[in-house]
Amino acid sequence: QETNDSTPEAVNIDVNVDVVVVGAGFSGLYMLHRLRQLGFSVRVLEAAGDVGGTWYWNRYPGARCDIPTTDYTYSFDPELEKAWVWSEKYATQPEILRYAQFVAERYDLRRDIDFDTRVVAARWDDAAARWHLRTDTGQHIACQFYVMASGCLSLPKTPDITGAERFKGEVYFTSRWPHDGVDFTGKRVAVIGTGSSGIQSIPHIARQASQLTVFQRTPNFSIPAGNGPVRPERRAPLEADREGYRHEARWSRAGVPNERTQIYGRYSTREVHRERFSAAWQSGELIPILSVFADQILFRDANAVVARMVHEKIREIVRDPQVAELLCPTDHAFGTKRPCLDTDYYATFNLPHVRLVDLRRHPIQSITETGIALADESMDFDAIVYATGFDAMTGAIVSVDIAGRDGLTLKQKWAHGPLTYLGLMTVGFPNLFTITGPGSPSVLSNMMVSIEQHVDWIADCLVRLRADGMAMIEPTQAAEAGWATHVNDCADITLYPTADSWYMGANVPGKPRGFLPYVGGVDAYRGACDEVAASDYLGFRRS
Ligand code: FAD
Ligand code: N01
Repeated sequence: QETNDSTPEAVNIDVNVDVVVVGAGFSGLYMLHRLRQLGFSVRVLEAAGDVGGTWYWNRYPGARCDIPTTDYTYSFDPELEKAWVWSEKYATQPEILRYAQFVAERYDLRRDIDFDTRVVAARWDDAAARWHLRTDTGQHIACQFYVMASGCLSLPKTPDITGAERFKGEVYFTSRWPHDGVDFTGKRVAVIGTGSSGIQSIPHIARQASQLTVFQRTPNFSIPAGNGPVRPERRAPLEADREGYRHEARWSRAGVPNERTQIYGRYSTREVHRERFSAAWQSGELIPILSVFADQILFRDANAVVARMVHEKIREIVRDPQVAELLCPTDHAFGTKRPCLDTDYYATFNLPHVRLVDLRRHPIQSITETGIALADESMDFDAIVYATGFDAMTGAIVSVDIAGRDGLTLKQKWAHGPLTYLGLMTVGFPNLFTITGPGSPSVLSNMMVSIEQHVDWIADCLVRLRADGMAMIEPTQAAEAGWATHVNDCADITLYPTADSWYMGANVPGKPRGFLPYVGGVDAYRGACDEVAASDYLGFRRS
C-alpha cells in the first residue's frame, strides 16, 4: 500500500538486520561470509532455488567458464584453495556449481539465505537512515546497508523477435536451462544467437539434433579453448607460490597474471605478428589473445592484424567458403565484443545436417506456430533455443524498484546511463552498494578477482563506519561526476565504443548507449579504491 511504502517505519517489519545482500552467486556468498565474520547481522535474498548465481541458471550443454578455473576461483582462504582441486583447465557448469555449493556448506552460508525470494522494491527512509525492502513472497525487510550482488549477466534479455509467443514447439533459453537437461535426439532445432552461450552450446546440440539451423545476426570471434589438464604455465607458479600468484592476479590488468607486452602491432613485422598470434591462439586463453599487441584495442590497423589472422583460421577450418565468409566477423574490431572460447564451433558447420542462416541478408520476419519465417523461406522446427543474451550490468539492478532520497528511483536517475562513484555507490542512494557494478572493471576482468576486491572494500568500509560511530555513506556529486568522466575518457581512447555490444548497452532495444565497465584495468582500479579508503573515504560523505 502506498501509505505503508511512504512511511515504512510504521508497518510491520518481518526481518531487521544490519545488511541485506541480494543474490547468492559468488558475490553474495563471499559478502555474507565476510560480514558475518565481522559481526554484522546479514540476510541474503535469492530468487533462485539454491546458491551459484550464473552457474545455477546457465545449465545449457557445453557451458563452461572462459577464464581458466585455476584463476576463476576464490582466493580469500588458503585452506579453501587446498580443499578444492579443479578437474580441468575450463571446468564445466556442473563442477562450478558444485564448487559454489561446497563453499556454501564449508562456511555454513545457507542458514542466512532465503531462496526462491525475489526483491521487488527497496525504499530509503532518510529520517531513520534505513532501507526497506519488499520481496515477491510478501516479506518486508529493513536494513541499514543494502548490497546488490545481483549479477552483471543475470537478467535475460526479453525476446525481441516478432511472433516469439506463437511458437507451439519446445522453447529454451540458454540462461534458464531446464535442470533435467534436454534431449534433442532426432529433433529439428533452431538456435538464435551466436554469442558465447550459442557458440558453446551449438556443437553439443548438433551432436543430438537431426537438423540444426543456426540463426546468426553478427558473427563473433572465437578461439579454441584447448581444454584439458591445467596448463603448466598456470599450475607451476601456483604450486610454487600460491599467495604470490594471487597477488600478481590482483595487481594485473585483467585479474589473471599475464605478460604485459610493449610490442606494437602497427610497428612490428609480419613474422612477429604471426609468432605472437600463434602463441596466443595455442594458449586457448582470452587474455593472451586480447593482448597480442599493446595497441590492438587502441588502433584499427593493429587490431586488423589480429582479426585477419582469426579469419584465416576460420577459413582453414570451415570447408564451404561461403559459410566461412559468413562466420568471419568484419563489423566490429577484435575484442570490442567479448570474444568466445569454443570446442569445435567452426567445425560444426562442416556437418551435413547443420545450416547457417545469415540474418543480415535474411532477417526473421516472424516466429510462427511451427517455426521461423524469413522473407523468402519458412522453416519448421521441433525446438527453438534462444541464446540471445542479457540486459547486462544494469538490468538486474534497475529491475528492482529502488527509490532513494526524495523518492527518486534508480531507474529514473540512470535513464541516460548509469552514474556511479567507483562502480560502488551512486549519489542519492545512501548505504546502497553494487558489486562489480557499472563503472568498475567487472565484466572486463576475471570476475572472481573483482568480486573479492569489491566485497573486501565494502566490508572494510562498513567496519570503518562502525568504528567511527557513523551510520551513513554516500558519494559526493563531484566525485561521481569526476569518475564518470574518467570512465568515459578511458573508454574513448579505445575501440570499445565503436561496437554494438552489450558492453555498450546496444543489445537491448531502448537502453541508453554508453560503455558500461571501467577499462582502466584491475590494477589501476584497485589502486584508486585503496587510495580513496586510505584518504578517509575521499569523495564520500559520511555521517
Ligand atoms: P550472479 O552469479 O549473476 O548471481 C546473482 C544472483 O542474484 C543470481 O542468482 C540472481 O538470481 C540473483 N538476483 C538478481 N536479482 C535478484 C533480485 N531482485 N532478487 C533476488 N535475487 C536476485 N566471468 C568470469 O570472470 N569468467 C568466466 O569464465 C565467466 N563465465 C561465464 C559464463 C556464463 C554462461 C555467464 C552467463 C557468465 C560468466 N561470467 C564469467 C560472468 C559471471 O556472471 C561472473 O563470473 C560471476 O559468476 C558473477 O557472480 P555474481 O554473484 O556477481 O552474480
Ligand atoms: O549473449 P550475447 P551470451 N535476433 O549477448 C543474438 C558471458 N558468457 O549469453 O550480436 C537475432 O553475447 C546476438 O546478435 P547481435 C560472456 O561474458 C560467457 O552469448 O546482437 N539475434 C548475439 O549473437 C558473454 O559475452 C560464457 O547481432 C539476436 C547473441 O544473440 C556474455 O555472458 C558463456 C537477437 C547474444 O549474444 C553474454 O553471452 C556464456 C535477435 N532479436 C556467456 N537478440 C563463457 O564462455 C540477440 N541476438 C564463459
